[in-house]
Formats: sequence, structure tokens, C-alpha cells
Amino acid sequence: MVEGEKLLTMYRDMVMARVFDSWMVKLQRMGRVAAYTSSEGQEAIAVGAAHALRPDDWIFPTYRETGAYIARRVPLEVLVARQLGSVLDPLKGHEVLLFGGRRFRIVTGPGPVAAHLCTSVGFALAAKYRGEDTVVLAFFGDGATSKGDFNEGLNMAGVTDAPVVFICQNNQYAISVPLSRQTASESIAVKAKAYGLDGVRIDGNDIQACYLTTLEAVEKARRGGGPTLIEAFTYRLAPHSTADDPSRYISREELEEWRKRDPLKRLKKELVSRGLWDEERDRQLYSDCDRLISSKIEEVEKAAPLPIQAILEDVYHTPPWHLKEELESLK
Ligand SMILES: Cc1ncc(C[n+]2csc(CCOP(=O)(O)OP(=O)(O)O)c2C)c(N)n1
Repeated sequence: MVEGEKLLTMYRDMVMARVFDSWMVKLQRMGRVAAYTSSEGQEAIAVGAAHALRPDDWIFPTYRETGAYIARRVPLEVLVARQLGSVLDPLKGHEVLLFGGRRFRIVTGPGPVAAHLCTSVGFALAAKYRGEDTVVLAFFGDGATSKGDFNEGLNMAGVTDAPVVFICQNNQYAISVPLSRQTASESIAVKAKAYGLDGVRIDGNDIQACYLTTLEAVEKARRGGGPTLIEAFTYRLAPHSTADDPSRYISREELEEWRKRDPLKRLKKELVSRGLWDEERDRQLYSDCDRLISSKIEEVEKAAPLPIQAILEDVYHTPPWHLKEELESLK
């Protein structure tokens, strides 16, 4: 069982992630954010796993890890600036939907699904060769397991005993493709066996399982015990992205069923039953998160937008002629 103080911290992080996501979706609807991928419903695994890391460990996320950034204590204004494309955005408008930064030890995710699974293993191996005891945590979705990169990454990790923990956020959909069309395997976790890795399937909406299982896998990797594949079985309560309409492929009944298993509701119930939480504190927490994010949005919106040439900066040492021409016509 996870002790109360830790659970409270993780609950606050989950609520902050939920409120942050809902703000970004609202801003996208207002035309102030280009596009957004909400992690609603998946906060337990992102927050729980990130809390199992040491600050010097590395995270390789995709685009559903708001909770991990919050748990890593990335300043909110940086996360807001990322979405608003202001001069304060550390990635200067590149890699829409994704986030990373060397100072946070978060490696910006890839555009092509699963491509980071191989690089995360290489990264972990580099740490091992240097004699460091840092661990790499790589997140990905169920859809990523159909890519060659998943097989290459896990195979290499198994052969080399790389200090990496793979976390599959199995939210049961890859955009509109359901899990049943993704794999005929009985689970994602079972796939670990083929590569000589430990594989474990957990309830991804149970923060205690998420935290404790990741902690065990991370400590094993740190001791030189090799990689683990964790399948966190969860559900995407939001559309795939702001460009998606899930009512075309998900029934209202299914969605309602999973809303009942919302990881935030579940943890709140646990905290209340332990006498650590109540409705009043809950309302206060949501309104504090809301006010804080809203003030950060105001702050970031006061900063200048990115100049148009930022599109080309930090991509080419010498931009090719046709892009220079394109930039001129854009201007
Ligand atoms: C190689 C590749 N193919 C297709 C896409 C388009 N695409 C973006 S996200 C996505 C679904 C990924 O699903 P999953 O891995 O389950 O992650 P989830 O979005 O559910 O978190 C697809 C097909 C892409 N980015 N890269």
C-alpha cells in the first residue's frame, strides 16, 4: 500500500494534469492552440510511473504524458508556452503535440509512432556503458506495438540488459482502431516473453499499482536486472486528438462504463476512505488548479508570438533554397 502523503501528492498531480488538458482543449476550440491530444482517463499511469523515477532518470514520452510532466515539476508556464507557440516555448513551435527538454530529462517524442522505442534503448545503453545508474522510462500506446520499432527495441533491450522500462499505455484504441484489430495476442504484456523480458499487465487506472509496479521495474533496471515491459490497461476518455470524432467508432455505453472507472474518481474515493480528503478540499483543489493555469495562460499570451522564421530555425544548418523561397512567400 502506498502511504497517504505520497498518494495525496499524486492525486494533486493527476488533478492538475486533468485541468491542464481541459484548458488546452478549450484553447484549441477557441483557435488559440493548433491541436491537442488530451490524456483524460490516463493520468494514473503517467503520474504514477513518473513518481517512481529519480530526478536524474530520463523519460521518453509520446503525447499522452501531461501527468508525467507535472510530476516531473516542469513549470506550468513552459507547458503552456509549448502549446501557445510563444517565444517562451523551449521547442520554438517545432514538434506540435509533443514535449521535451534536456533540462527536464525528457526526450521529445517522435512524429512516427514507436520510433523512440529504439532510441530509448540506445540511450539507456549509453548510460550503462558510462557506468551511470540512471534508468530510462519509455511510454507508448497499444498501436505502437504493431510497429517494427517495438520488436527491434524490445529485442535489443533484452539482449543487452539495457536499463529501460517500457510502459505501454494500453488505452484500447489507436485512433479508431480497437485493440482487437491491433493484436491477436492475449495481452501486450505477454509479448515480453518473446524477447526474454519480464512482462506484467496492471490496472492502469489504479495509481497504486502503477506507482509500485514501475518502482519495482525501475529499481530492478538500476541494479542491472534488465528491462521490463509494463502493460497499463486503461481507457482513453477523450478523443484521440482535437481532430478526432470518436462518436463514429465508440458507443456512448462503452464510454459511460469507463467513466465510472475514472482513475481520479477512484483515487479520490481511496483518499476519502482513509480520512485524508473531503469534498471541500476537492473543490478547492480544482479551483486552485484552474486559477493557476489560467494565470499562466495570461502570462504566456503577453509574450510575443514566435516569429515566422522560427519554422526553419534549428532544423538546417544552411536552409535549402526552396525553403528560403517558401519562407519569403510566407512573410
Ligand atoms: C508510423 C506512423 N503511422 C501513423 C501515424 C498516425 N498516428 C498518429 S497517432 C496514431 C495512433 C497511435 O495509437 P497508440 O500507439 O495506441 O497511441 P494512443 O494515441 O492511443 O495513445 C496514429 C496511427 C504516425 N504518427 N506514425
